[in-house]
Amino acid sequence: MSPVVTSTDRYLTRASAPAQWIDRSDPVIHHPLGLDAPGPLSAPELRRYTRDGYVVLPAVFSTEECQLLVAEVDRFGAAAAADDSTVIHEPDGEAVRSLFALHRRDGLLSAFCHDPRLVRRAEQVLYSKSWIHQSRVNRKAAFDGREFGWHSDFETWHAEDGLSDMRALSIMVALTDNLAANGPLLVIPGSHRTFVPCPGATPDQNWRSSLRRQEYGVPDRGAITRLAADGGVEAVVARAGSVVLFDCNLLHASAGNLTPVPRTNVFVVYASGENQLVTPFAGSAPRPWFLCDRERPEARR
Ligand code: 6CS
Ligand code: FE
Repeated sequence: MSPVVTSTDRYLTRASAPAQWIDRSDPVIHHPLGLDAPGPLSAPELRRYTRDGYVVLPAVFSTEECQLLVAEVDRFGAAAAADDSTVIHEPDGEAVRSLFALHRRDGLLSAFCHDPRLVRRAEQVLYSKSWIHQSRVNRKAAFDGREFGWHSDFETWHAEDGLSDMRALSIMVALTDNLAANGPLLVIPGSHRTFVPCPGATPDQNWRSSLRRQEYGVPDRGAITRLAADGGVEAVVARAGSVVLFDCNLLHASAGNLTPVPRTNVFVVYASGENQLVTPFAGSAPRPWFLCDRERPEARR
């Protein structure tokens, strides 16, 4: 599908001059009933999601389901050809860092990305049919799994994929325990309400390096400091089988994993079918299919 050429850019980023913060102009919960939106998420869960930009739901998947999925991830990782661009290695070694396009792989992983326990919650928030913009497993290897620096996913998806609106969310599923020691997701509660423009024009084919170490689309430390002073920094410690919904614009990061046990999390990005994918707002060419899946039924023109 060729991207639509233009759309109003309400979230200008990666401009040549430093830019002021932008207040979010999209709702967090798109359903007109807001906290009373019908669906599997309760009003307290919706309230937490609206206020903080994320919500943790324990024990959504069983230990057995998680173990089967970890085995499937390891099978794909081991079978991947050396030049398979959907498999990302750590910046300083051969440990697998991420494996993308789970929803495009046959078997368990694809079915998992379309599991109603995930899709129904996503569509309750998005108030529309959804499509999977991106799916991945971040396999933070034992001893060698490296950090992910602070960022907003939406800033990248807006700049480099042309995702117009903040009408998307990530659902993270912990396939292994996320402990204080093994590099759990770090978030700044409330940061989803502010769009922080990032400095620096996007280099061509930035994605070839950004998935190993992100250098563009990185908010300045002053912004992180100010937002953390308001909202704090929370480590999302959660047992295997937990699910974390987090808004596309929530600032998040994670430290490295020095423990002897991998920390394996799946991330599925659900975007509203009403959310247009247009020409990247601050990128060069649209990113490849495994980072931004443009083959979505709702958006086909
Ligand atoms: O560029 C992206 O789409 C990816 N980058 C990060 C750091 N998080 C979201 C996403 O996987
Ligand atoms: Fe991210």
